[in-house]
Amino acid sequence: MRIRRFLACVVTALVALAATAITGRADYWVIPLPNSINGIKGADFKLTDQCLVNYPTGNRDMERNAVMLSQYIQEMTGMHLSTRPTLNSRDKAGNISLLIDATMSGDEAYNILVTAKGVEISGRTPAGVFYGLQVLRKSLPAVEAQTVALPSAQVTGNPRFGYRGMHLDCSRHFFGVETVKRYLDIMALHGMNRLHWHLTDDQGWRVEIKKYPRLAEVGGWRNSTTLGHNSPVNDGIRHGGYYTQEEIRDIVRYAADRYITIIPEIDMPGHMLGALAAYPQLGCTGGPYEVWGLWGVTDDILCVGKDETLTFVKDVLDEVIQLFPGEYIHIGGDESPRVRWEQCPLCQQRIQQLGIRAKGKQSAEALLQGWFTTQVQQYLAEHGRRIIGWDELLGCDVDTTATIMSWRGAEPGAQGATLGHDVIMTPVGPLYFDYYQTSDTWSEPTSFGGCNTLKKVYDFEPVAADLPADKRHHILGAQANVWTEYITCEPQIQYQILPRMAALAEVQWIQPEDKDYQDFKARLPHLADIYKHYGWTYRAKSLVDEE
Ligand code: TNX
Repeated sequence: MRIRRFLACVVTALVALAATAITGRADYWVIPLPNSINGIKGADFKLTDQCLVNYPTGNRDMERNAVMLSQYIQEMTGMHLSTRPTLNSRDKAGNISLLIDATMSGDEAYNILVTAKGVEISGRTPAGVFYGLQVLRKSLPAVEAQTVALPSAQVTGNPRFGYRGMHLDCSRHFFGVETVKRYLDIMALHGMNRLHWHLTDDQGWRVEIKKYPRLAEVGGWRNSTTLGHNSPVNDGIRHGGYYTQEEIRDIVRYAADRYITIIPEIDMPGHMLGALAAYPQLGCTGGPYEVWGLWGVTDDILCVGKDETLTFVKDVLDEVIQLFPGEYIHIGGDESPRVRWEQCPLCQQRIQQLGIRAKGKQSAEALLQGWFTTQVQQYLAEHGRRIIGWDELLGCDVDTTATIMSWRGAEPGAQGATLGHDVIMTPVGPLYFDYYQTSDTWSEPTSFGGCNTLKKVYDFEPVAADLPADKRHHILGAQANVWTEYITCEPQIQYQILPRMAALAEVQWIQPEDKDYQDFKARLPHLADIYKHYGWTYRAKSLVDEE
């Protein structure tokens, strides 16, 4: 009898422990910081696996949002919540409800209302709701829990910039579909909405083009890669790969489900050795060319004196626009030496025929690049698309419908905006995430160089102080670039971007006057716990560095 009573006590104690011990508390001070977090008097909402995630019946986007929130909660805490289509507001009691609220302003704004009775996550659009659920997800403890207490509060956010980008170079090193999808997951966690996907370059062509199969089959592979910064030693290892059109469609869909638009970059007329190795007749000398195993800038670029080159470019873009439904196609335009064009009879003939003459600092060849870019721009415009190009385009007389990516510092961006171009800010300092994140580089993975610390990223201001008020709207947003000359595997990509992406997210989302680096640093450890929880590699030292 005594033993039975003792056992009953033990069981009761264990049950009580299980019910109370595995609890957590949400904290809405996440990254990027919401615009407002206002506590509401009242009891906490108790999140358990008995709660449902409601969404409006018949709304496919909201259904996907609901399923994703349920997945996120499960990933974070282990609790599995069911989703339920409903239009009945009484169903809100005790549950999380995702709602469309047409009265809200801001297409990507969110509004989270937590009371003891339930949680409502609203947006004017499903994208806004998605950002709200990212906030809720990040506010949860990243540990196994059976109950999470959500303090009663209203939490709102609305991003400062519409273009919140990350770039990924999959040419210098090829990364498989799963890596790209995880990159998109990481972007979603940080509230970012544009992936600039660098798909072609001298070191490899990575997109299947049905009309030109050799682009991927030949242009997608190099025989060997230099070790370090163009040392005379090669690794002797064949490297390459490409995405089939089916894989690209799958990735584009995966991104769209996370409200991320992919902007493909087909870099032209320079950075084209991958294509030239496959189709040497497209170059001025006719080759032979090899997919490059060195880094830097090569003199061999597309020959724009040949009509065949324009046909090729249009054919490739025909397939590219079928794959990528977004408005923008990035056509590169950077680092195009013109020495071949200077010596090429066909390019010179083109210059003559078009009546191009050097103008001040602009050589005839620079203006020939402008003519070529305009051809491409007009072709894409006929198909309802717009171009983005690197800031070199400002020296080529392209019209202002071209959006400029300011990479050689912030000045070209200001110059482009003043001329009337839309601009995306992605200056080498501090937004090249292939650069070192500390000046103490000896224990860092080999990188391109430079030093873009977490603090420098955090302090970046995309809109130049002296940009006239009527030009400011041209700054669409900011993006960090991840060139992969020295980045060979996924953990290294993650190491370069985390936690710098957290700092960038705050640049993209919140107003400059609301930024506070010390406060950001205090909020960072929880985000880092989430990185750890997902098994992502990040630079832990940046959480404590004083730089
Ligand atoms: C410059 S950014 C490049 C890339 C390199 C990068 C290395 C730009 C338009 N061109 O081709 O990979 O520097 O940081």
